[in-house]
Amino acid sequence: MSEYNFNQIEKKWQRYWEENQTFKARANDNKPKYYALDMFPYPSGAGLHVGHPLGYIASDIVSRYKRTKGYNVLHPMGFDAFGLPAEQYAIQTGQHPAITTEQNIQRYVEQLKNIGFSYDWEREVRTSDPSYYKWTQWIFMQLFNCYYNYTSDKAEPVAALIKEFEQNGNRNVKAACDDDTPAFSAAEWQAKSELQKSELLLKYRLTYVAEAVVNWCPALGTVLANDEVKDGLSERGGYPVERKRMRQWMMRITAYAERLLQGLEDIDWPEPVKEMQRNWIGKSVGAELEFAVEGSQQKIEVFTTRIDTIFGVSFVVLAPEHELVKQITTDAQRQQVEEYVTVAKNRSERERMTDVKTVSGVFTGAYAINPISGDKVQIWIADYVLAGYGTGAVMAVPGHDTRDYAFAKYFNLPIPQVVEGGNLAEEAHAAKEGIIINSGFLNGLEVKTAIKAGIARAEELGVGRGKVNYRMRDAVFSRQRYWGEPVPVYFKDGIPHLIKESELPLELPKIDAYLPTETGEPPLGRAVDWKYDNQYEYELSTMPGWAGSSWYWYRYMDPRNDAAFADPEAVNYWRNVDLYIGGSEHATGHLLYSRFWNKFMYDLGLVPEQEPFKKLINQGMIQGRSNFVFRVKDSNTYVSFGLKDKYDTTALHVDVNIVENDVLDIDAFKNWRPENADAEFVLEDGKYNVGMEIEKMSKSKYNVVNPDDLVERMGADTLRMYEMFLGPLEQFKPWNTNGMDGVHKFLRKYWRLFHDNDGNFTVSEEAPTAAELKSLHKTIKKVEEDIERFSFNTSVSSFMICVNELTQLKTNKRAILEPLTIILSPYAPHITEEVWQQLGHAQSISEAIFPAWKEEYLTENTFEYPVSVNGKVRAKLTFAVDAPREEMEKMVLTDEQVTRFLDGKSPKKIIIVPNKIINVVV
Ligand code: ANZ
Repeated sequence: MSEYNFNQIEKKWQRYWEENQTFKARANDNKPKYYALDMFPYPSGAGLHVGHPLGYIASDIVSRYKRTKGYNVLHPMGFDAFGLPAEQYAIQTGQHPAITTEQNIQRYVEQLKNIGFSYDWEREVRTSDPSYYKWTQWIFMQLFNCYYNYTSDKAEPVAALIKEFEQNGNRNVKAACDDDTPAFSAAEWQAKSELQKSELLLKYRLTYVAEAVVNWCPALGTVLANDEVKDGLSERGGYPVERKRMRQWMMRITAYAERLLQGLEDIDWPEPVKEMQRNWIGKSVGAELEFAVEGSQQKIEVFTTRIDTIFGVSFVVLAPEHELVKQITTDAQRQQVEEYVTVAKNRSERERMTDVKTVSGVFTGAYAINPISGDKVQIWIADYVLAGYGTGAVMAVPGHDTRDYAFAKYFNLPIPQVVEGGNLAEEAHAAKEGIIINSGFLNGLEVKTAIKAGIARAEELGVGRGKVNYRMRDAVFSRQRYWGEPVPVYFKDGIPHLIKESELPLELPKIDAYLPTETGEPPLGRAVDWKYDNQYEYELSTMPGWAGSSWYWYRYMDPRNDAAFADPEAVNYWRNVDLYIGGSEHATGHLLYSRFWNKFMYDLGLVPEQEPFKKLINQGMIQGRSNFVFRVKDSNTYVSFGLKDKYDTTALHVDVNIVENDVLDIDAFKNWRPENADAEFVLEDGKYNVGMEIEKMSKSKYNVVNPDDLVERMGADTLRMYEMFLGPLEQFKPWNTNGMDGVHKFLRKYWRLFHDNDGNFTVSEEAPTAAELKSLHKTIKKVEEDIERFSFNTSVSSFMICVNELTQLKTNKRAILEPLTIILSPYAPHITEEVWQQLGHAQSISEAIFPAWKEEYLTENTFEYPVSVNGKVRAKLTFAVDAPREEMEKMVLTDEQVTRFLDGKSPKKIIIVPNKIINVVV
């Protein structure tokens, strides 16, 4: 073989790896483990475009590199296979979503295999496979059977909680539970009915059913999680989302709020992702304070982070949904209040939080008493106060708080002075920290001290206490859909019961259509004869998309185990993920839920590490590079880019696959669509230049580039290196197929190093020169340092420089080319396997050891002098750069080549130009 026949080489090695199970991972105590994981994809019908493999290529390079560094690498791939698109397609076509999913997965696998990833394919998992979701259901059951004990600060069995209730009631229990959990004694507990006990226990369980205000999407017929709603629309499909009260399965993620926050300190993740999680968790340290309602027994509890501003309270605001609103509103204000409540209800929480411009609210007619100053203030309702946060009520301090200030201005409410030296609210905002309070016992204190003093006083008076609040809410876990995991629960007399563990998996039943029933039940309501023990209703909603992805990295450790989610030995060996690569869009969804489930599994002793993903990298998105043609209005004439302004034209997207270097292939364009067949063109220099713009890669913009086509044209190794060459992994960058040529030429050049002019593979066994060693060793050093800091684009440049240097040096020495081949192999695995074999190795190059670079070769300490005799170069001699002159002269005069041309005469002069040339004058 003489030509670089990449198609043939790549197919050959892909087959070899598969047949020889080259990348099969086995636990091995003699080697350190390394777990490199890609966020597994949802197999969509459109297949992969060139943007998808970017992260996969990076993690594959690291995996292959780590193998050559002596690590035992686990590098798996699988599919997040439940989800809406397959179900939407099923609704349209009647085809079972399992069939579509299977087809899409096959296509994905084929595309991935084409790129030569070193996955251990035998470990592939699919979340929609019953043998997989059996364990998703199993984890759900463990959550149902546990509550969160704040005393031990971990999840513990509900069975132990019941024992405690029987003996002492819930007096001594410090646990995560619903806000409305009543206090009860042992006797009261024992007097309760089974149903009442069950309802009480649901207030503690880590997964529970409860009435909740949820994001209901009528068009999709399902509830969505907060992170699946963007600006009031569903993330998938962009349909309107409403607020609705429904009975739902919930996950008590709030129990883990503090640990989820603290755990961020221990992981090497991008700071923006950590920050998003911190904001999502939204810890705030403050106080709860009771305001009495004048002329009533009722008390309004507010949550405040600034109890130090208590003397500046000028009114109290309740959320429109607050339960006291009805009771305290005076008759005179009732109609206005009711109207306002109706309007506010239809605005989403997000909208209310982010809308800072519109000021709206209504006076209830009632008054509250400031528990510390004794002042009487008005009670208002306004939708800037959220029902679901804190206590759903605030003490308004317009002297300090922007929203309170805007509200007070608008409704002409008092703006009391609380800051020494003036009552200008703007100044007060600007001051923020270190404000001196000019009020009562707080006078002269700094903010932090004043807060402490305020809480102490409130506690003394019995009107308040310190309180930590988290903005995060429990996660809704029900979806009124078909294509998800069934919840392993049935209902008996209104009480939810788990099915037996031995009955797992609870498989999805067959149904006749993938739509809600006539009575509005979820699709599972259509299943015929689907009852537990032939009589009890199963839960009809299914689990959300994030259930299966919240623990999948463990299944890869032991994917076919039928007796456990994974064998403990395997779990204790692989532990957690060393490198996780995926998109940043999962910051507050998947990446938070996974940490939650992981911590729960850790509490149960099922897994050895608190955090699932040690290091996270978010790969940037590859954007599309769209091309445009310009059609003259009301005609079928297209003008070239440079002439478009002379005509009245419309820019139209044109398929990027019929454009090269921004020049349109006119024949291909005529064939692209029937209406183009008789198109006419106004050209520039005989060419049609197209317009260009960077946009999201999408079918509708005709800018999708398919990796398969590129692999076919230039090979997977070129594609892999080019994707890395585009720029830093984390960066967003546009795709431009044109640049691929350069990388392809580089690989051809590398290939040529091993071949003589007749195309025969040949390497020399000669010892390398200093220049060759230097070129190699600086590349080894650079590439190693680059991979260790996940900088791949810079490595590609180094390879190019090295191959150029070696080409110039006409190197074909094994001692140089063999190590070069090893360090190139993570990037271009196929071509290097081929060369490796030709170099005479029987094992895959993935068994080779990454060469060590040597400092001594990096500095230039010798120089190869051309030696001329009377102006004609007759020999080449290498000297240390600091060699003494006499020694050099002696060597020159004894060199055989030189003496031949001296004709026995002794030279008149020897001129030595350091590091340049030696000239012998006879
Ligand atoms: C008085 C005060 C004075 C406040 C001041 C702030 C500044 P974070 O930090 O986000 O927790 N608040 C409390 N519950 C609320 C609710 N349900 N909806 C809207 N706002 C609410 O914010 C806590 C602060 O937000 C609380 O402290 C309260 O206003 C307001 F100079 O009380 B503060």
